[in-house]
Amino acid sequence: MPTKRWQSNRRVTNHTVGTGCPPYERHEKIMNNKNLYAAISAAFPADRSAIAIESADSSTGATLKPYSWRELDERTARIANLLASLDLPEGSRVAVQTEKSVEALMLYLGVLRAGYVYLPLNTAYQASEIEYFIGNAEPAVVVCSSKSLAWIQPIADAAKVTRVFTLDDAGGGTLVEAAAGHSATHTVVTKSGDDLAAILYTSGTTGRSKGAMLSHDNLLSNALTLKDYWGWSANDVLIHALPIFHVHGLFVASHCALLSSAKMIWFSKFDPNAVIARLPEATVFMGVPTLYVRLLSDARLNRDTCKNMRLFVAGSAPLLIETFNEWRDRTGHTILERYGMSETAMLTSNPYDAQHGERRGGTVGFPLPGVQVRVSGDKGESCPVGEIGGIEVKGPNVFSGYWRMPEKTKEEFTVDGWFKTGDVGKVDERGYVVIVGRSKDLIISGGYNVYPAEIEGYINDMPGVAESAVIGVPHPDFGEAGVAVVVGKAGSALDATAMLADLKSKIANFKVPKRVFIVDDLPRNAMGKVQKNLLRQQHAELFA
Ligand code: MLC
Ligand code: AMP
Repeated sequence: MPTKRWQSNRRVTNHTVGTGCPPYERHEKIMNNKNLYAAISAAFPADRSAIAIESADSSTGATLKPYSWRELDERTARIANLLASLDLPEGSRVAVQTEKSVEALMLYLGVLRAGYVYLPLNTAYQASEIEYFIGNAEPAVVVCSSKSLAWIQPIADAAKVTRVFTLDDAGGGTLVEAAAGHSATHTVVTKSGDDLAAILYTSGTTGRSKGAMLSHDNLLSNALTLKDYWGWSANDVLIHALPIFHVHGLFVASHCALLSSAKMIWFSKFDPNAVIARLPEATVFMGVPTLYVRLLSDARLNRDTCKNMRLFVAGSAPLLIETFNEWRDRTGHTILERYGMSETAMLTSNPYDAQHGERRGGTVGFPLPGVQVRVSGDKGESCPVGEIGGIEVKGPNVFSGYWRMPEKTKEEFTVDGWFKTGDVGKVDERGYVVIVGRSKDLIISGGYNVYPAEIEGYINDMPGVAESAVIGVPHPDFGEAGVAVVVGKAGSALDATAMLADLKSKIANFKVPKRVFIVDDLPRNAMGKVQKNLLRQQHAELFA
């Protein structure tokens, strides 16, 4: 099982910023309550009337509504009091599938504050997907948008969920109405560092999704490290344009800003037009590579629009070296690429401070302070510098296991307690981690993970289908895009368009392959295994 304490690591200490103990140890010495929200609220600025978050129009960038730190405090208190009034059992999960809004962020903070476990769900998930998550996590409370209530309520009822609330894009709904009747003051519930703060579902190469259990310590240690390492201060202004149901938008971006009393410009959806309109007043931007590709396609992106920026962070998927170089040429800024996972939050980062080294395109930088990274061969042997193997990690940020799946948890850790990421890479001669591929059969499309086995399962269940293979091929916008290659049963007449329409009605839209090819058979090796590498080669130029 993962270690709970900071590990000393010779290579890492070279890149540790500041002196003395790492930020979380400093924090531990002064805080008795290990609830992540206690640390967040302790970081609120003295002037509570200052603006914490400004929601902005997703297409024009115009300000919609400012929210002060006081409002953030009072409204999360009301939500926490509402949850407390429900008399939920200790450790109850609150499952949330709502559009992005400042109120949705407040809900996350309110759940932390009340000491319950937050379970965010991608807004693209459809009924069968939600049914699985709710059935598996057995939340006590479900929050969804009013427009989804008609199909989510029966799923919640079947799973014996005691309370279902609604929360809408504009911040209305039964959750906010019910919370309004509760007090605006609330004492943050005391938690130990090992208590669960969130469960993030992440798909598996086989079988159904697994819920990665993240503790208050996991999230706070990582957030404080990033805040220090990336030089955050109260003068920062973050453009927040990522979804808040995954690590990148919910934890990395929000936590850094909240723990620094920095302002966020909050977009419910990413649109390059709106982001470019607000870039001149921002200092930090975070995005998956697709966001950078789309921003580059706008001619207004230049040194002038980025004149106040100090940091562009990319991650969640590989950043092409062409994008890295073009960004530097156009804006004068070098993107800082970092690497992380749902199970671990952030693991490595290119240096922020030039004293610690240059930001090298095509690498994900050094292990973050307190994080250890090693590369292991097939037999578990340690790989020397420059040699490729499986990336394994340890640190206070690494999750404790998958929700109610002890066997899966055991499989993913080595006997000496390192988490096997499923990513394949090396550490180069200067200590930079380079990811070269994945041992897990996974497609990362626009920063979302798509597991071929899941999609193949849906296709194979369709009438007339004998078998299928779903592969990822290069895509100029999404980095990688899914393509399905399908073999029909003898005498069947498969219709690719109808198959796509069927998939769209069943699974999240980003999982639906961009193309379906009907073929006579799939290429196999001598062992009878489908040679997906040959299919990937064959379709490599499809979207070129
Ligand atoms: C949307 N579409 C996608 C897609 N997003 N297809 C493939 N991959 C994607 N990522 C498709 C939809 O299915 C739809 O198709 C069409 O595009 C328009 O949908 P949309 O919702 O309007 O798309 P858009 O708003 O343009 O979204 C694109 C995007 C979004 C890039 C902004 O995908 C996004 O926000 N990605 C970020 C994901 C993220 O935050 N990942 C972090 C994971 S954390 P159709 O056919 O129905 O019209 C993690 C750990 C770490 O990985 O290290 O950070
Ligand atoms: P998720 O399960 O959604 O958290 O996705 C985590 C996966 O995203 C990792 O295991 C990597 O495969 C991938 N990933 C995250 N950041 C990067 C990056 N900077 N470069 C390449 N892959 C990345």
